[in-house]
Amino acid sequence: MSTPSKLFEPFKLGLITLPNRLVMAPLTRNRAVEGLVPSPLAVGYYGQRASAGLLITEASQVSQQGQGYQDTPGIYSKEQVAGWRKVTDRVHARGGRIFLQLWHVGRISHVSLQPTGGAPVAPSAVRARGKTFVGGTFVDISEPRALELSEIPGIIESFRRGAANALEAGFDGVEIHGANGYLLDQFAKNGANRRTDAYGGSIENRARLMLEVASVVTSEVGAERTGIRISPVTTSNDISDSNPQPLFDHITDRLNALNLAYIHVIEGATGGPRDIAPFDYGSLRRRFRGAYVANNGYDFELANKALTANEADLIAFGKPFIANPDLVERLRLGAPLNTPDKATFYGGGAKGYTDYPSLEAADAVE
Ligand code: 8OZ
Repeated sequence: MSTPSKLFEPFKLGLITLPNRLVMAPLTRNRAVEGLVPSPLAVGYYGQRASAGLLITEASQVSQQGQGYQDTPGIYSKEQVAGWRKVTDRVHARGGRIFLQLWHVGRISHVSLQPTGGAPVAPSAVRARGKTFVGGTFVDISEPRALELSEIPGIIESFRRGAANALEAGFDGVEIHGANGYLLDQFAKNGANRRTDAYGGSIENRARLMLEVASVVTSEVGAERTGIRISPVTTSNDISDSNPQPLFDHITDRLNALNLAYIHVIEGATGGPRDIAPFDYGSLRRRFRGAYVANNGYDFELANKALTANEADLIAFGKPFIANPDLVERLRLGAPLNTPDKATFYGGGAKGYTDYPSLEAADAVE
């Protein structure tokens, strides 16, 4: 028996038609191999999940400087592009669609990951309280240095190159990581940005880097192939802003003017409570002509509610997709869901990555 729901209706996103409204959220899994090339296991992992309306890859750094955790894949070398090509070929062979998430961690890094062991870069020399994972253990995030104004064009260029590489690797589009206290969010929010130049101070100035990145990426791959992820009120990675509503209203207006295909909005604290701070997500929804992808703590019922109320076009699921390669089918049938195993989220091999059973596989062993 299947449950009727808007979740299973098709949706036109830019140039492609998604067969359903479920998006697999970007999920960091720390399984990249030598050269920070996506693991051969990633081919099977993403391939298994190809029935999602849209897959978004794990965050993938656009440069070595943009890396903040061990074994996260990149999108800046030929070898990485070749590794991702195997992933996109498998997803497409299985009838799926996949965007790559473009990432620069900014200050959320450790000297051991940085070119020549230098300090991670940030809008300002303000250290984030927190840990990152390197060399098999959790370590304190390093003290960052403030980017020189003259270095900013290079940052923008690294996102442009990452986007071009993603298309070369066969992706259907890219998602800019503007969320969760990483570089673009650090510039946007005044808890991390103390600059006094054109990239600091006013809302317009703090939003500038995110919007310049969005502008070059859309020029490179087309606005219809570009989305962005934002998290207006998250506290992830020690990020904060004293007045996020006008900041994200402004950002959304400008993204709308660039004709981006979608905004992907983490509502509340990433992976945590949805109601940590007041914020009017409807304001973003009303300002933006493209698709609104809602994320954070959605289940079948909440997803239906949001779609029916026209508060969102698409719903991104994270942890449920880790444990359920056939999440779409399971929700359609009202079948029980596998429980994700936190111990295997980050790092390791096939266990907790490609070995979660689909319903078909479960039937086969009965
Ligand atoms: C979990 C662990 C490491 C990184 C994010 C890219 O929060 C991440 C991330 C998540 O966006």
